[in-house]
Amino acid sequence: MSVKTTCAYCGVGCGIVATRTGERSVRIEGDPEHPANRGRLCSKGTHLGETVGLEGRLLHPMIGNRRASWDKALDLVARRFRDTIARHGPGSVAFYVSGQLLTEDYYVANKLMKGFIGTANIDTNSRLCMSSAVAGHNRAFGEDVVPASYDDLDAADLIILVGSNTAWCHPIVYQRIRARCDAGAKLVVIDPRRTETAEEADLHLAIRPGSDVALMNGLLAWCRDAGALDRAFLDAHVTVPEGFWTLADGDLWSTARTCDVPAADLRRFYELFAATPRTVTLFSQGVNQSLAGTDQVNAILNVHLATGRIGKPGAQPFSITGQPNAMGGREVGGLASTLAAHMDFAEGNRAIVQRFWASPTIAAKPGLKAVDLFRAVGEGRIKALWVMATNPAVSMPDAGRVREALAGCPFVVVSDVMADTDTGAFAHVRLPAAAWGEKDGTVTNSDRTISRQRAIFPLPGEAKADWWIVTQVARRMGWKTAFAYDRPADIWREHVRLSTYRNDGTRLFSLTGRASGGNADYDAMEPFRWGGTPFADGRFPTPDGRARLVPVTQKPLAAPLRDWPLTLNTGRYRDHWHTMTRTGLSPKLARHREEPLVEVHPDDAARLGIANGALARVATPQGESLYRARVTDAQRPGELFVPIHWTHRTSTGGRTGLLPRPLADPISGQPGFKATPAAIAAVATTWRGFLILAGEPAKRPDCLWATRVAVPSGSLWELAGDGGTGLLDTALPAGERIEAVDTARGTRRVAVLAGGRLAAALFLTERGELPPRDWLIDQLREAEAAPTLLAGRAPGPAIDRGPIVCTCFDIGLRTIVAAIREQQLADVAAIGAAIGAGTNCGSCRPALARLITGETTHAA
Ligand SMILES: Nc1nc2c(c(=O)[nH]1)N[C@H]1C(S)=C(S)[C@@H](COP(=O)(O)OP(=O)(O)OC[C@H]3O[C@@H](n4cnc5c(=O)[nH]c(N)nc54)[C@H](O)[C@@H]3O)O[C@H]1N2
Ligand SMILES: Nc1nc2c(c(=O)[nH]1)N[C@H]1C(S)=C(S)[C@@H](COP(=O)(O)OP(=O)(O)OC[C@H]3O[C@@H](n4cnc5c(=O)[nH]c(N)nc54)[C@H](O)[C@@H]3O)O[C@H]1N2
Ligand code: SF4
Ligand SMILES: [Mo]
Repeated sequence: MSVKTTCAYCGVGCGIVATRTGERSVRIEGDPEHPANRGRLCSKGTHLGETVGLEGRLLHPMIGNRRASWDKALDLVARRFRDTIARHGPGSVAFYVSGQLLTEDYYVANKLMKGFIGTANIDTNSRLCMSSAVAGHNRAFGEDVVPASYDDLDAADLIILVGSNTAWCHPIVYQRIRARCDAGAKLVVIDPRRTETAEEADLHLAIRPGSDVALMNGLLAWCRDAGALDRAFLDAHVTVPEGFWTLADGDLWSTARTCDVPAADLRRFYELFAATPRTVTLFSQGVNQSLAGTDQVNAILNVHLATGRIGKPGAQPFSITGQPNAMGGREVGGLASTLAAHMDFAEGNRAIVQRFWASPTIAAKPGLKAVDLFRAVGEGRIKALWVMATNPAVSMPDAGRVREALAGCPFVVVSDVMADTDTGAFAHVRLPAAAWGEKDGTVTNSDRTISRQRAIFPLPGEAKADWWIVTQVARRMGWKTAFAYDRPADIWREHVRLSTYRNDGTRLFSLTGRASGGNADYDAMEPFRWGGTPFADGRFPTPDGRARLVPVTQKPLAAPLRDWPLTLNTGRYRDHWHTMTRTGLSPKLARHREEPLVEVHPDDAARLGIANGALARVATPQGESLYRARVTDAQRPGELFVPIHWTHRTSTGGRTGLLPRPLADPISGQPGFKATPAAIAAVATTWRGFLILAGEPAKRPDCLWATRVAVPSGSLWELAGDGGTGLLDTALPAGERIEAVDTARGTRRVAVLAGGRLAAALFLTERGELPPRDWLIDQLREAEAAPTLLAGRAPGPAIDRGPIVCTCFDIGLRTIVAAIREQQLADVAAIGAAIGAGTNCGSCRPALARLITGETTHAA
């Protein structure tokens, strides 16, 4: 039987039709009827089926390292929170939650903290993600409302992507954008890096990091001078503060200098915008994750308001969300700076919410925002902390300090689906949560569409839904009736009623008409978008009904520091999700990028002696981490880019969270992850190698560089070091060993067999070559290992497909390049027809396009 549900990953919120095919297996297809994706899925969604096994799951409550009953664990959590509050006051406890909770989970966590414990010390990883957009919307519109919908993309003539690597991070939105561009719309990408998204744009402005305000203010000035402002809209619907227009006084050339882009390109962008009423500007972390993130958001909103490009088909500012339920979290009010249901802490709102909840108390003021919250944990002011569905030991800035804070906190509870996470290692109590495929509830995507996530599997082991866990603790803390829910639908109906309670239209967030249904209606709920087309009538949810232009000025861009001369940028890879607790289970997704890379411009690499493919150490005042260097002119000189995905569990390097400063935008509290002063140095190694294992090693291989990805039936570790390799043998399983040593090349190859099957292969070399990994990986699944194991390849000629580009069909770079060359393939469609690459999810189509350009240039 098929179940309609929603993808576990990004804020695009694609609908999925899932058909269970076995106890823990499922066939995944795009839901042709879901408005977000109309049947399409990207590489991550397509391979969700690879992540639903029970490997690595936390299946029982744990107190310390001991299995405990639910009763014991819940009693302990309730008692420790109650005691801490009794002794030190409500401000001494905190929750740190996540945009990966469902709305119902989020609602009860928020209600418990703000309405019953009575403090607003509940913050969420959305602080690291969307809070600048929230603050910008509040300043401009009076409420955190995203006016756009995906349909606007189909109506736009110009699409601008600011600080968004859409092709990798919101692939299905990107496919929609491409389709529109194929029909004639223009695409402009504003990103310091030449991403795959930027490569396909009509215009790419590789601006200096943090110069977005200058760029947008320059655009505003251009529009004013070109007569492209919408004076009628401004007069009727927008408050313009005195002196506002003096912001926009810079000329084109000085803006081009500030942003460090050619003036001709800048002019092209400005002319295009001024001439194109139907323009959608999408923005994400390149804008939000900045110490001036809120100003950057308002700089974009200002341009759209001043030119009347808002609330109209194809004309919108569009903040796209990262996590599957970042928006649902904002709707319930799960940030420390909001109260509930799009209400803040104003007296009247507090009274409304308290009466609605019939609660004994209500938080009086905003609580601690994530960075301050973990600082308070570190300083001993927070004495009991409950982390749900997020991995702050990895993802917070200055994560080294966050780890110390967690280690020193008297009581840490972690609710997670996985047994072994970096954050879980610090927990006194670990609670097993239901994972995607087992959970039941709702999520809201980037364009306000609310969809159901539905269970495909029964709850495994003793896992429980997050809403259940929270309500059980609340009841044990003494609030039985207020948390007497039996099912997500009960919570949903309450959430709906709060959205309409005492809401005479002043709050746009309203789910009116959705509360009356029974449980069967909830089960059958179809995706719907709340709020219709906000602002279409020019009315905004401010007291006077007018939007506000917010004067923002470009902050001076700091000159490079002597010891930290480079700017470190951080972000995402196409096929990995955050701290990889789930994508790390998928062999197919693992192969797109197997190691954490630091991308460096060729000039910097030459100056600092960093070779392509060698190891390099990236350091900041907060900490240091290792990466493999990729020398590429897609980076601007002076800037580095590293991924956020690798953790202590999965690598000795690539631990990016250790590097950013614990500094945040003063308005939103969002950390500036995209620009940290840094230095880089080459790291010498004397040997390199790899380890392929059935399953996982007993412990992480002990050497300078060890980084893991999943492969079918096991794991692959890439290794490098500069001393002895003896310690590596401790990572090998028991079994029959065969070994070959070539002293001339300093090569050692060991295979371990168990019952005739390959259990492990360790290949190390000082000066020699290493064979491609694919054949050995395949050997893990053979009942009888091949006799040529130590050669690392099948008898006969070697095949090396190269790095996997098309994850759906497992097609490597070399295969694609060979096909382009031999069959003279001229476009992405031709590659698809010839070898199938790019014909399923389409996530690799930008990469294929680049290979074609590369090959054509090569040939010419
Ligand atoms: N594959 C994949 N997809 C994901 C996720 C994932 O982990 N993996 N995570 C999801 C989540 S939670 C989020 S929040 C989104 C994030 O989605 P994105 O925001 O698209 O992703 P990032 O890679 O964090 O950053 C986007 C771009 O901002 C650019 N940038 C850096 N500094 C500046 C600047 O000063 N100005 C401008 N204009 N640009 C700058 C970076 O170079 C980078 O290319 O992705 C979601 N989708
Ligand atoms: N340097 C740098 N740091 C960043 C960013 C950056 O661009 N640069 N981006 C930031 C952004 S935008 C984000 S969103 C964060 C993401 O960072 P995190 O939220 O820390 O990353 P995840 O790996 O998604 O963590 C989710 C955790 O919840 C668990 N989990 C999954 N589903 C459930 C569930 O249903 N219930 C429970 N209880 N647990 C579940 C997973 O196993 C995992 O351990 O990282 C932020 N950190
Ligand atoms: S774009 Fe990909 S990751 Fe995002 S919701 Fe759709 S299928 Fe899932
Ligand atoms: Mo995010």
